Amino acid sequence: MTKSAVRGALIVLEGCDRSGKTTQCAKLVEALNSMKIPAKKISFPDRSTPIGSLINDYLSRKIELPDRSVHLLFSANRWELEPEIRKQIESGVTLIVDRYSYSGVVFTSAKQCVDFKWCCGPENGLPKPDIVMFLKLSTGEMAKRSGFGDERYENIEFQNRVDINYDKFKNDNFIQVDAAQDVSILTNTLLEQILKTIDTVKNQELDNLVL
Ligand code: NYM
Repeated sequence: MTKSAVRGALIVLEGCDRSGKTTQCAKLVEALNSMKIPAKKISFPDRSTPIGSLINDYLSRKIELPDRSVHLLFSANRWELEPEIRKQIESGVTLIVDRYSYSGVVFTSAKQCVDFKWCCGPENGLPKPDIVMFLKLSTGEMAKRSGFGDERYENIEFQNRVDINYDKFKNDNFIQVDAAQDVSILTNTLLEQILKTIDTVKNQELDNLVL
């Protein structure tokens, strides 16, 4: 894969469980590709790697792990894809990422026994997203969505704490969108932001994340 004249954008979708991120990521990649804009989807956790498989066993309650240990596995799962992320962006591909470091920090620190600042440490130095779009959904709405409750962390009390933790990241490249709106209207809202971002960053260096 060769370096392109312009780089791709690193776009992250974040939100509580069942907020529709996975559906939106797929639709956004499809929409961008249909406009002849090279784009791919990445999901964290990436359950296809050996580390991801351990994470999957933990989330589905097959194994128990200490909180800090599983936190570092989630982070290691991002670091194992870091070279590929940089390579794709450099070659002009826009990446639509389903969850990133923010999920890592807000979920572990919602356990309340692990310090928020400690959770940020292992994420520093990863590629910095050009924009983070936070899909906001009420916990009542979330509980109605199919599959909610199947995995670890999927209970209302925990998700409320996750939602509050996300507030700590709402700076200038973190925008909030209403996840309860019609699916295709939501796709268009996100797409508009993504197109603007692709254009803005195309000649800029990809930054490193500092949390
Ligand atoms: N999760 C996800 C974490 O606790 N830390 C992380 O770093 C990431 C990326 O995994 N409840 C949690 C959030 C979700 C769960 O994610 C699985 P998904 O998007 O439902 O596959």
